[in-house]
Amino acid sequence: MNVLNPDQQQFYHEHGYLGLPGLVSADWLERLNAAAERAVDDSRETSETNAWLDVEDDHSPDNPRLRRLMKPQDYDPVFWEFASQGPFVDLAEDLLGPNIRFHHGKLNFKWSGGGAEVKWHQDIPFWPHTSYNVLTLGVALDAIDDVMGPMGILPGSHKGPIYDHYAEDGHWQGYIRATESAELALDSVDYLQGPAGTVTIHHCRAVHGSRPNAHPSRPRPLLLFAYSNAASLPIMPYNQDSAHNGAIVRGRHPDFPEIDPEPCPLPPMRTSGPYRSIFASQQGEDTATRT
Ligand SMILES: O=C(O)CCC(=O)C(=O)O
Repeated sequence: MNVLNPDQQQFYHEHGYLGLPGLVSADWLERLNAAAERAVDDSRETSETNAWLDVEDDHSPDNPRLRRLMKPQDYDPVFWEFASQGPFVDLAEDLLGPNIRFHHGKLNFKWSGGGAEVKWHQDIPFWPHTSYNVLTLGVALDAIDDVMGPMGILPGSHKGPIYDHYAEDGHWQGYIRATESAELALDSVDYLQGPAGTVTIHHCRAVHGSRPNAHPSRPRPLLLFAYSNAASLPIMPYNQDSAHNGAIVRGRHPDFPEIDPEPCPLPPMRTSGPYRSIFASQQGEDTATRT
């Protein structure tokens, strides 16, 4: 093990997630926050969502309200340095095995004063792989408490079904239908909180989401990077056109793929216009359909 002890490793495999308070060092946090701050400054140049920044409807250059920085790994070298050489790679190796492939990244800002909720969903239907040896690691760039919309994971849900993330009319809504989420044991959800540097890890099948950020002044920047065992390969085109798609960040490219007998349901094949973000899909801004 690089970082995790056997109990933590067992907890992840049993429950589908882990929270590791304050794991990332102050030095990394300082450098990552400087880059995040630059994104906020850049957002003052735009009044609407662009290729890098997904902003809320009431965003304005004078009053930035960011939902997400897309492709942070391409936006500033420190994000890629962190994703490819930082503690996430050691954690991924502890849970996925010796060969690790980078999938994608995002920095969810969840702005203060009501910053967008993330409805209950699983990750793997957004980016299906040949198997389920896939996870997402997050680091809180600032302290996260209960009012700030911490990410909540439904324990054990990674062992359950993969839910339909389409709406009844066939468009991609990117969340589990209300009739189905009403059946989930949401009172057992674990909301991962802690000081700056707290790490979240969730399995690609784990049901998760987060409430709006009700803090009056503090955004909730959560930097997320997804990885797979290198033999678990994406089935669909990448949602992001990134220089680092599919990069091996530890070990080597394998000789054979790992193929799970249970295939993952597919998201829409996007032929007109790129995928923007989960926020856009969940808030009805995504018109992609099954057909
Ligand atoms: O930012 C969050 O609270 C959850 C993020 C998430 O689930 C996602 O971006 O897919």
